Amino acid sequence: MDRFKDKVAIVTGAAQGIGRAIASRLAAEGACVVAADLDADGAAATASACGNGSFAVRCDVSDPADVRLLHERVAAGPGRLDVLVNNAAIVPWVAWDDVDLDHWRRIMSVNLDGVFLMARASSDMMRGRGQGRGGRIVNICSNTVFAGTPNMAAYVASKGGVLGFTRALATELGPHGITVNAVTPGLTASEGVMASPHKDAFEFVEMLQAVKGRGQPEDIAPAVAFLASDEARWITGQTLNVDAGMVRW
Ligand code: NAD
Ligand code: 4PL
Repeated sequence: MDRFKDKVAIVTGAAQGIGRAIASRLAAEGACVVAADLDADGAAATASACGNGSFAVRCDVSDPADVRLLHERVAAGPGRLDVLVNNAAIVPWVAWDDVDLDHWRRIMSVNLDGVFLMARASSDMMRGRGQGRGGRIVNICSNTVFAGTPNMAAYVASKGGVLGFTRALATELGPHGITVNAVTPGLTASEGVMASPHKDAFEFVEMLQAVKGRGQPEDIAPAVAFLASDEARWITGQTLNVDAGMVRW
């Protein structure tokens, strides 16, 4: 398939895990990927594997100045923006007794403020000078918003915010031909998860899944690519759960 030929896609958190798999999938279908991440080396490795003129930008999505610079790079380089995938997030494992306001604010600033800052700048660019071609925004949420998964209270709250924001932003941007949808992965074997206590939850999660096995980043990317494609133009404000049927809603 060639669904992203001549298209430009920003993927945040593209240095590893689900973000890297999404970047690879969009690039395999022709996209020029802007791999944005705090991890500059990881983002550079993703971009060079992508080809199609893809490039990396070191960016903290919670920092308004970084987000502005990222969009200036896109404007000065490819000069157009078709797709934004808001994937960057902190995936914590923190017992409830250790959740304090500092932790709460840190999670919110990356997982929710970051999605806002990116959506603000990218939607402005999608509507800007010489654009008006519409666009696609896909927000990576989590099935923890349905399951209320333990040891992640601030994270679950931040992702609940992403789900609600997805619905509101779909309303705001629909008149401009920009769709906004969310994907809610279940537990997935990313580098981040495999380096944390979440890795010990696979057996329990698999018991709840309709389809058995261990979720991989490559299992999430096709749903994102579909929602980012031209043919998904009639789908907006929706949440697509991609978790082997762990939760049904
Ligand atoms: P990961 O920890 O393996 O990778 C996250 C990437 O985001 C890293 O490259 C990191 O450097 C980057 N990042 C973190 N903070 C950033 C910031 N402030 N600015 C820019 N980049 C930043 O994570 P993952 O497991 O691949 O998760 C990716 C997305 O999928 C996240 O939104 C996460 O909430 C969601 N998700 C993951 C799972 C899972 O089980 N892995 C399940 C559901 C949802
Ligand atoms: C089911 O989003 O969806 C653990 C860690 N378990 O980050 C997640 C499940 C985790 C999840 C998630």
